[in-house]
Order: sequence, then structure tokens, then C-alpha cells
Amino acid sequence: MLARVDSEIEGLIMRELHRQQNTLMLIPSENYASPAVLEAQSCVFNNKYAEGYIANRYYQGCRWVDEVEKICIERAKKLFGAEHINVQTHSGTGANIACYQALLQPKDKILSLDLRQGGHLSHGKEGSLPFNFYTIVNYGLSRKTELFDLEEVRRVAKKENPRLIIVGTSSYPRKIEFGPWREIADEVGAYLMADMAHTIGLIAGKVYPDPVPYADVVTATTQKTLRGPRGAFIMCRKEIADRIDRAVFPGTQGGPFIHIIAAKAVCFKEAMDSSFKNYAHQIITNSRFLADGLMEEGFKLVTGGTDTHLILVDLSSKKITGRQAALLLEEAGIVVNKNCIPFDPLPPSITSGIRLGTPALTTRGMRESEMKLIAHWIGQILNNPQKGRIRSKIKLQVEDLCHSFPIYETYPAGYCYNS
Ligand code: DSN
Repeated sequence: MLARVDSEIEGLIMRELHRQQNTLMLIPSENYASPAVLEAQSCVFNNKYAEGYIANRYYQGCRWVDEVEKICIERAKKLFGAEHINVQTHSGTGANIACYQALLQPKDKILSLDLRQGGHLSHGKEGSLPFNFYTIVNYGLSRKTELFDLEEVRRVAKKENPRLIIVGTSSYPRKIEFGPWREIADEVGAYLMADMAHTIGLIAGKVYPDPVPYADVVTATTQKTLRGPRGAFIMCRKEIADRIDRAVFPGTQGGPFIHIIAAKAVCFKEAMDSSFKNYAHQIITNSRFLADGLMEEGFKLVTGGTDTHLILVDLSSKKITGRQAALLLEEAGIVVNKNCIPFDPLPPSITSGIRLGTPALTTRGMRESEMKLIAHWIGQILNNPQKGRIRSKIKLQVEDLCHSFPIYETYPAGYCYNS
């Protein structure tokens, strides 16, 4: 149908499918949603307005909408054990902003990780809505270990007396234990918000510490490690449930995207299957193999390795910037993103690092041996930036490898999609 109505857009969709099939998707925030998720999110719920919440809408005709949202919430609660969950938020940034709206007054202080060291734009970057409405103060990582320095966080918290402390990052390759963060928040009387946009799939798969018992609010996206549609949700204690719900609607959003909520429900169902635990476990195994392989190729990794889905490569000793590295790798079909490393002297548009992750390759069914091979290719390319012939040769090998791990024609059995 689309091809008949709009062949131009249909053609671009097919090209993008071809690109996704024939390149290695190593951006840690990307993944391949299942065909069931894609089907649900393109369904007729797209046509329905449903402002409000279950059994309390501003529109008629919401009988099936209510059923879908109820099932979605029930599944998420079963998966994560939170007291209250709002599944209406459209994005991670929107979810974070709704939490600020629920918990803070204008000018209240937010303590978050410096963006240049792994924090997120929505944690208060200059020019963002939170920056304009609230007072942002930052903690940093330890210069020596590149890990969180909890004593430093405590020191800044005691000095600044924030109303909200945010833990959670988009380029931290290590696990975070949430108990000490709760203690610091309690010591200064602050709310604790855990932004788990990146790691929520690992939490669902029980291979990453659980923030739910410790944080007042947990925000998460559904399209990254959770492998669902583009969207987000908020988990919180029941005492603040009404404030969170009101901050989402009508506070910061209008009508919920019911087709996306349907797809979130499918994604939660898939994540409840035992195969998802294997998937999450394999993401980390793959990440460790890729990290070890990169170190064997002579790369320095931030924190010296990984125990999550994500690897941050420090290129400062390689005489190549993150931007150059990402472009060279893309020529060979290896898709990563440039990323600041802690204390990076270069701006975010150039950077001294690249960020890699294994969620998407693991969905394709790739395992340890493929990670070793990919690390070797990355080494060959970045250790020989002048040699275009190497990139051309590896591009063909990448296509061969991709051919053996198709994304949407058929599905490998086991920990990939339920077969
Ligand atoms: N853009 C996401 C990431 O790549 O980490 C965060 O919002």
C-alpha cells in the first residue's frame, strides 16, 4: 500500500532496512524491535485520542484503550516490581521533565552528572528546559578511576543541598549500586531519581542492579536495551503517584500514543519471557569480549573495561579524534558514535572517544567469536587510518557477516526473538 501511495518514502524505508541489515549497529542506545512490536505500533490505536487515565478519559470510545493501558501497566509492574508506573511518556527526556515538574518548584536545585562526563542533556544542559527552570549543579567522575566518586557526590550534595539528585548516565560502562545514592539523598533530604534509559533492559533481565527499591522515581526508555518501541515510562512510590501522573498529563503532555502503549505492552511481555534473561546476559558477555578484543588491539577503554552493554574507547593516545574514528568506521559499515570521554579537552562535536554497545548485535544472534572479529576489524581500521584499502576489504567482510545474521527475514532461535 505505501509503495503505491508514496513510493518516495517507501523507497527510503527500504534503503534504511538495507542499511540496518548490511551494517553493524554498535550504537549502544539502538536495537532491533521485534516484528510484533513493530506491528503493534503501526496499528489502528494510532487513530484514537484518549487524554486522561484508565476509566477517567476526556474522550468517548476508550474501552479498548483502557484495556491496553491496563495490561501494559500490569506487565511493567510484574517485570519491575514498582508500586506505580506511568506508561504514557513519549520519550526519556519527556519522562525526566515530568519528574521535575512533579517533584520540584521553579529554581529548585538539581544535582546531576556533568554532561561532559556522561550526564544527559535532560539532566540540565545549558539551553535545555531544565537548565532554564531549575538550578543545576553537577558532580563529576574521579579523574583517577573514571568511576563515580561517592565521597565527592556526598560533598557536593552537602554543600549545595539539592532538592533532587539524579543518578544515571548515557556513557558509563560500569554497574551502579543504588544503596549509597539513597543514603546520600537521605542525608541531604533530597529526592533520588534514577535515569535508567540505557540499562532498563539489563534490569529487566536481572543482570544489573535494581534501582526500584532505592529511588523515589525511576525513568526509562523502551527502545534501547528493552528492545521495544520508541517511548518511555516512569516508576515511582505510591505516595508520589498522583503527582507523577498529573505531571505527565496534563502537566507536560496531551494525548497519549495508544499505539505505542500497545507496543510497550508487547515489549514488556517479550521481556518477561525467560529467553530475555539469556539475551540480557549475552549482551554483557558480548560487551566484555568486545572490550577485551579492543584492548588487545591496543585501545584504552574508559574505566579499563565494561560490565554493562556499553564500552567507551579513549582515543586520546591514538592521534585520531572520535569524530574521525566514527567516520572511518562507518566507511566499513561499522556504525558507532563519537562521544566525550571524562575530562575530554575536545568539544562534543569532535570528542576524544567513541561509544560502542552490543544490544543490537546480540539481538541479531552474534556471540563471542563475532565480537572478537569485530574488535579486530576496528583495530585494523583505526590503527591504519590512511589505508582506505583496509576499510574497503573490511566492508565486504562486514556485509558477509551481516548476511549470516539477518535482522528481519528470519530469526535465529534461542535468546534472540522467541521462536
Ligand atoms: N540519545 C540517547 C543515547 O544515545 O544515549 C540518549 O538520549
